[in-house]
Amino acid sequence: MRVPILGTAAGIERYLLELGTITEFPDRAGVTRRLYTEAWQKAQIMIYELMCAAGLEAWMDEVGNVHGRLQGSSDQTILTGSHFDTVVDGGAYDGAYGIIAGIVALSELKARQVPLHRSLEVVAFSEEEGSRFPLTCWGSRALVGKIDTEAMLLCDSQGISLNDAMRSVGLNPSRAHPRRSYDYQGFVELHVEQGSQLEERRKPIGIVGTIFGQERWIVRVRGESAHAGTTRMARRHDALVAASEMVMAVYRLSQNNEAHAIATVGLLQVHHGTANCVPGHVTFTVDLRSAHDEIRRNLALQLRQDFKESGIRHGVEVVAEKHTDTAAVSMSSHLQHLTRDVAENLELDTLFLDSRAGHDAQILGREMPAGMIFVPSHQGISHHAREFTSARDLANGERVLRNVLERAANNRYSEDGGG
Ligand code: HGY
Ligand code: MN
Ligand code: MN
Repeated sequence: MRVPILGTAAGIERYLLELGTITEFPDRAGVTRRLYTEAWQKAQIMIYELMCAAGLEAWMDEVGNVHGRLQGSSDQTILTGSHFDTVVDGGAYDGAYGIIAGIVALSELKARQVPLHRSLEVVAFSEEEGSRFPLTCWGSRALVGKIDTEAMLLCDSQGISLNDAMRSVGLNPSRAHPRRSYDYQGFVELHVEQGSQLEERRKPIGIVGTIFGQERWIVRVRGESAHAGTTRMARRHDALVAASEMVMAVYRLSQNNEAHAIATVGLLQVHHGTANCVPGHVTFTVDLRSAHDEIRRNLALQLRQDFKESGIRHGVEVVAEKHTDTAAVSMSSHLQHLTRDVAENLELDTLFLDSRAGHDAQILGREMPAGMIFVPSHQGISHHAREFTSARDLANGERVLRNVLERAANNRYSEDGGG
């Protein structure tokens, strides 16, 4: 069965916005769908049903990824897709677009009875953002067998373990290593740019060269809680003042290196904080990115030194624990050129650019040739309720994706990006 109107520009937007109504906080602007929450599960079911309605062979795997397959004459398979979790109060396009457009593309190829040598599969990854547990790209790492069982013990901010969260949505944590059922030979991810380069240069299609590497830390600062009125300055071990210096060190490092690296403190908590106490315990996060892993490592060392010095100055203990380290990855040059050829044939201008945002293609790109196609994000806004891409740009991206997939499924396929 063909999904009615799904293949039109309005259809992509309609399903995307419908998926965007599934959120943990319906009263707030934006979309929040953290891993293994009720909203996450509702979205998972909607995606599964959409794949079935599109006539794809659909299933959910052991970590909750949803797959929709269009069988070709061979089991060799080209993958497409993206993630359906979101950041807190995020937008409706980040991740979801690559899934909906992937379903539309496969549905169109099926409806037009396009002969396929290799098979095509759209995968909706269960998690990419790292918004609930201290891990990222859980779905794509699982697909390529790159998760370790220790992750099951990780807890969210409410103290709920990944293990228990999986059980709450009917998954069995002891089976969290999906088998690779098919011979996956390549991955093409379609995504909104999340920056403003395409819009500024009026280019409808972006082709990604390198995805920045990134690491994330949780930093715990322990000082001594004390009376806000009676504790003299010289006797204070103020965890928040020390942490504030560290936040500024992160900010300065970003300012001084913006051409090739960027760092952010996105979350800071003062534990048991009250107005009339000197703060004794603070935790905060660090997100550090660069296209060059060596530069990133050097900046991380510099940051650790800055943190240590702040700790000494304020007499507080500082423990910076890294929980994610994802290397920078170059996209397959074959898929980049293929995408440019396809876009040129469709008379769509292209721009080659790097991605400062992290993506599932970063994980799969180490295992197989991977490519990324971007469409414009209005004003570059992302990870925000006002994230927006026009229906026309959404449709352009799907057309490019569909043609790239068709050619990757049928052409001689040069292996230059994997390994
Ligand atoms: O954080 C990132 O870059 C991605 O959006 N998850
Ligand atoms: Mn994101
Ligand atoms: Mn994303």
